[in-house]
Amino acid sequence: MASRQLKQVRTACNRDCPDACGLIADVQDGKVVRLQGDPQHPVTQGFLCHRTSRFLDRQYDPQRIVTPLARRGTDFQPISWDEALDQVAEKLQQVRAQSGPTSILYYRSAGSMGLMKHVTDAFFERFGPVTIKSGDVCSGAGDAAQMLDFGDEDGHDLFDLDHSQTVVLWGKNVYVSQVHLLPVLKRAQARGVQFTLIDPVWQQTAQLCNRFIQPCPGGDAAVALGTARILFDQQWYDSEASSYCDHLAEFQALACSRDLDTWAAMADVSVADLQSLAHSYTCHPTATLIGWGLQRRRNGSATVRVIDALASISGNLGVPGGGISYCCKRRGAFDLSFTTGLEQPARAIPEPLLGRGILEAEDPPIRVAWVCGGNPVAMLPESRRIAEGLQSREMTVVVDSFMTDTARCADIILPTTTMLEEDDLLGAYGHHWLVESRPATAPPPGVKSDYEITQELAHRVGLGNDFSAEVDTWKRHMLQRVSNRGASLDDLRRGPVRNPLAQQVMYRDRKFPTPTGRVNLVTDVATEPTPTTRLRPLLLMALSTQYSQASQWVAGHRGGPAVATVHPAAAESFTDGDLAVVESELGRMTVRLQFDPRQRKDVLLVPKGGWLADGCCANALVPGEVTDDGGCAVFYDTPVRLLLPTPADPPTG
Ligand SMILES: Nc1nc2c(c(=O)[nH]1)N[C@H]1C(S)=C(S)[C@@H](COP(=O)(O)OP(=O)(O)OC[C@H]3O[C@@H](n4cnc5c(=O)[nH]c(N)nc54)[C@H](O)[C@@H]3O)O[C@H]1N2
Ligand SMILES: Nc1nc2c(c(=O)[nH]1)N[C@H]1C(S)=C(S)[C@@H](COP(=O)(O)OP(=O)(O)OC[C@H]3O[C@@H](n4cnc5c(=O)[nH]c(N)nc54)[C@H](O)[C@@H]3O)O[C@H]1N2
Ligand code: SF4
Ligand SMILES: [Mo]
Repeated sequence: MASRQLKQVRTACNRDCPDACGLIADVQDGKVVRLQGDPQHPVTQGFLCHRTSRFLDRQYDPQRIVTPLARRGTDFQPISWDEALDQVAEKLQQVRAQSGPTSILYYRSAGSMGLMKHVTDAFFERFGPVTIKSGDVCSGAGDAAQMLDFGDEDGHDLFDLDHSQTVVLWGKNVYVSQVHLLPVLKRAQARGVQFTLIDPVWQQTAQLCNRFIQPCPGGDAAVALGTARILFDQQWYDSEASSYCDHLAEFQALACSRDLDTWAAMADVSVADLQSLAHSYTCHPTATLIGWGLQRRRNGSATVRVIDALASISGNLGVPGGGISYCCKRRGAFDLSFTTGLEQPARAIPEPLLGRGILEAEDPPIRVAWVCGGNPVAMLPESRRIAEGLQSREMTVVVDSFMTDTARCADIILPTTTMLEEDDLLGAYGHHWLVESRPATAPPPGVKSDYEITQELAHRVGLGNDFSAEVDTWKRHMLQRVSNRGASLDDLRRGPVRNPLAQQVMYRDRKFPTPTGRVNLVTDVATEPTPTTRLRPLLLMALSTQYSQASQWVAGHRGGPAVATVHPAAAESFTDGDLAVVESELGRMTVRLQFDPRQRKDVLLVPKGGWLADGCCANALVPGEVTDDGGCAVFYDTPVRLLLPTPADPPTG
């Protein structure tokens, strides 16, 4: 009889999540039988989120694709790896010779945050350079704000919150999107730290907070400027601020350009809310944690800049327990210089406009598309256009483990590894610990990692030598800047290691890597919140849910109709539980209404990640639009209305 010995493998979660958890996989006879959080990881603390604690259902899902597939009419048929890769290599070379490499689109998203994925970027860069995406639909607008304001982007150490007196959670759904922040926040709460949440949406984090401010969507700039006005009027701002902030007078003039009542009315909050927030900023040290949702709006970057400015003048920069934390530098420890070329692509399509970009590219047109680690049809605006764009190329290759909305548009599907089969390195954007992922189990026969696919393709197109190295060699190369500082591959193999290059407290000396060495306070912004229209009075917000990682759903939770949460007064012709149609200028979607009187009357909430194939895809209703800066997508500013379903509206799909 085969051995029943249980083996434990320490690995890491590679999902697009701020937490980058350490995992412990129990393996029996080559099969992972249990998955737990690594108790030795200081942030993971031995527990997992809802979605990943159920990952084994995904790992052993019978629907997983385990052989390359080629389109035959409207269906797919298995083909061998050699056939698949020969066809792809031949097509890539033919198209490059005929139309130049920019006729090839390479799109990689956040399916795995592993650093080894950059090696595939490097392959397409060397084979090309090809057309890639520009901007970032996830965090781009806020990233641009941090770079403009401070010249750099990183967070305080997560445990620096132990020194805070006050915490402002500016649009963060901790219970869903960053659960490993909760123990740190709860510890602070037990110390009597005051919490404020600012979010147009009622969500569970509100229960953790002493004050919940619920502005209109996009009302944050008005909230921040009204609050700044109080700091200026009361002389509560840092008297030293002019020594480390540029444009203080202009920022003051901006904040004082409207009175408190006007700022409060613009944001649809009370003056007492602004006063409370102003008070929070005087209970030093105040940590400001900026979430990712609020910058996915038309003025997203400017909004983050105003929040940055408020927190800067309040005197909370450069001090333990203070600071402004948006994204931690998850790649900061790693040497990725082997892909620098992607920063100057031959041609780039703004990510929020991917569908249009594919369809409209000229000189040369996009002839071949390669999509990996992403499900852009479900996850990017104008889903149908993206599907149309991918379906109408001469060849679209999708590397995934499941028949996603995007895979359905492929000519060739290459089946790839899951995170429990991966060999990689990870940093986090919510803290500074580095982890190594190790294969806990072998992939099913017929499944290859992105790197193996890259190697085989490279071999076929004459770049084999560049991509022949073992994974460990790449890992050592990527760790070379930190390997003699306690973060070598051997160190990481023993367990999580804090990035030795990361600060505990940002800008301690109040010197900023901007051109002047000072904070670049924002002076001129569009402060108007997102408008709705009389015809379409609700803003559609498809937000993270605990039941999925973007479009990767926990078993049993995918499918329609999507549940749309609204205030009862926003759906007066309906009753709770009714089917209704959500209509934007771009499309319609049948939903099941769920009434929630805690929500504002101007928003309609659906879960992010619904599939087009299930009739649940909010992004089919969202027009492609780029934020004011940083190339983020305007995901949450789409006006919609509710209509009675007609016989032409299918209940799902
Ligand atoms: N369970 C789960 N967790 C996830 C993900 C997932 O799909 N599922 N996705 C992951 C990804 S891709 C990322 S980028 C991260 C972050 O993922 P996000 O889901 O973006 O996380 P948050 O930072 O909580 O930002 C969302 C919050 O912003 C609020 N918000 C929206 N608009 C506004 C506004 O105008 N003003 C203010 N003040 N708030 C606003 C929303 O109401 C919501 O509470 O989390 C990851 N975590
Ligand atoms: N309406 C709306 N749309 C949104 C958002 C929103 O809040 N509202 N959030 C946005 C945000 S923050 C983000 S980050 C994006 C996320 O958008 P995507 O990154 O496209 O999200 P996923 O649906 O997780 O798609 C990842 C795919 O990669 C596959 N995959 C996993 N691991 C690997 C691997 O190792 N190799 C390969 N080749 N494939 C792998 C998975 O099976 C999955 O199909 O969505 C954005 N879209
Ligand atoms: S998805 Fe995030 S919270 Fe969940 S296990 Fe992975 S890293 Fe941890
Ligand atoms: Mo994201």
